[in-house]
Amino acid sequence: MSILIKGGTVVTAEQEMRADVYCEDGVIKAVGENLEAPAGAEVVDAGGQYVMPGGIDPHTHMQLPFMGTVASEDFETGTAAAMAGGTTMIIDFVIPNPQQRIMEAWNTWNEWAEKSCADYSFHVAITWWDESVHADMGTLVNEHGVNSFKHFMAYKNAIMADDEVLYNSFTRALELGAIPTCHAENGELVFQLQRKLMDMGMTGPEAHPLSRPPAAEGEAANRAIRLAEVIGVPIYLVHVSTKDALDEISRARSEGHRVFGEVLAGHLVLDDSVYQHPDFDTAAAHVMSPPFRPKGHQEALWKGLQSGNLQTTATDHCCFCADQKAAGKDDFTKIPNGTAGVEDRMAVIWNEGVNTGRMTPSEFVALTSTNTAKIFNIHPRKGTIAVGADADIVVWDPAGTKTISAKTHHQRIDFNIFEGMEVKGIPSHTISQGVVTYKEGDLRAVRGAGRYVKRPAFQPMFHALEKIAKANVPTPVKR
Ligand code: URQ
Ligand code: ZN
Ligand code: ZN
Repeated sequence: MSILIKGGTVVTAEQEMRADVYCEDGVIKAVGENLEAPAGAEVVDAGGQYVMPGGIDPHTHMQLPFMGTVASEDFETGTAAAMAGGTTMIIDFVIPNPQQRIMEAWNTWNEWAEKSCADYSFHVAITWWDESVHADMGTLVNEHGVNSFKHFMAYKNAIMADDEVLYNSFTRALELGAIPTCHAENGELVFQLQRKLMDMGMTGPEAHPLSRPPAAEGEAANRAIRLAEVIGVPIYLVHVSTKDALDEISRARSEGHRVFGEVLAGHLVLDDSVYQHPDFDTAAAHVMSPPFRPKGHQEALWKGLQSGNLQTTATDHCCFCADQKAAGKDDFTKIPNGTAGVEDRMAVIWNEGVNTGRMTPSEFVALTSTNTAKIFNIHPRKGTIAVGADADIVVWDPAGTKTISAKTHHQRIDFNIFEGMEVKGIPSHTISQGVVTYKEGDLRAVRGAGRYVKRPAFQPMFHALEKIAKANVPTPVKR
């Protein structure tokens, strides 16, 4: 199978250049001007368009069992929808129940993901601790290509990790050359605020953001960063939604700590007014955690991307339809948390980022693909256009337009948080493993074509801090 993408402008995180791209057997074989297509090669006319690395979404939850139900989008439909939007790889999450053997959860999620249409990988959540968790983390790193472990500091009485679990897991990650990641909200504070609001009779979705104030995220972000700082391990904060957390990240980075931050397309463009909608279904459809924030936080997050203090964009694609959200009709704490976005992330960020001048096309590539590949150690196989890289490519039409809507999206959910948004700049072709899987509205995703992508552990250099910490152990005072 070979394909020649002709006449486009190749955009990587490092450069923009007029070049053709030739791919064979799922790998990029040549990048250059005036390439000739060998007999039998499929030719894609990219004239007037950008040829970019396919998007990588580092944060999805396909078919997640959560809050008494299961996310409506599965690995097949979710990766198909991703490719309709120019994303060619997802990093999802294995989330063991507390006391559940990690390797058992690992096997379950891998079975679910076999039907994926695009490449995928897994962060593994550490939701409890004992010696088996310690051992299984080693197995996952050394035998299964896991190099990131997730920690939910929220969701008390469910999957919340307390400071003891965080300390043990961060320390183990350091030993293994893996990076801890965190959902940073103070779960105890949220739990108490939820109870207080319900006791006050505030049972509707408008109470959701009140139970999760920005300070709850700022405190947990600082705690996660400080724990990692003392232990000497890098840290990656998922779905940073507030200036509060961003300020903690910016401070730590300015002090030389290896802290990374991720932001969701939704948190960049939506605010907490969505929870005031008089229609329950509409307000509940926006219930996710952290919640959409008061005006002002969005611009701070854009500045975080522009300044380099936030490095990746994601969606936290976790779909629940109206009939599922209705579980919280009389109690907002029972509304399954989650929204969609895997199909819209690239177009929303291009429209609000590149078209507004906030970022260049190269910076767009870094923020939607390359930085994620680098942080999770799969670059340059993923996240670039270069000889030897996987042929995961999006041909981007900067003049193409569409209106985002649940009526036309491919996501398996009955609501779209970007409903009605008119965007300019959309994929004309998505190429996965060298095969055109999306072409001008025609989605040709193939069930099971996706591969599990191993992510190697980081080399000791990535954890040089540990050595420095050990070298500075004070000599015991002789008394
Ligand atoms: O917290 C998460 O990231 C998962 C459970 C998806 N739900 C959400 O509201 N973000
Ligand atoms: Zn989360
Ligand atoms: Zn999530």
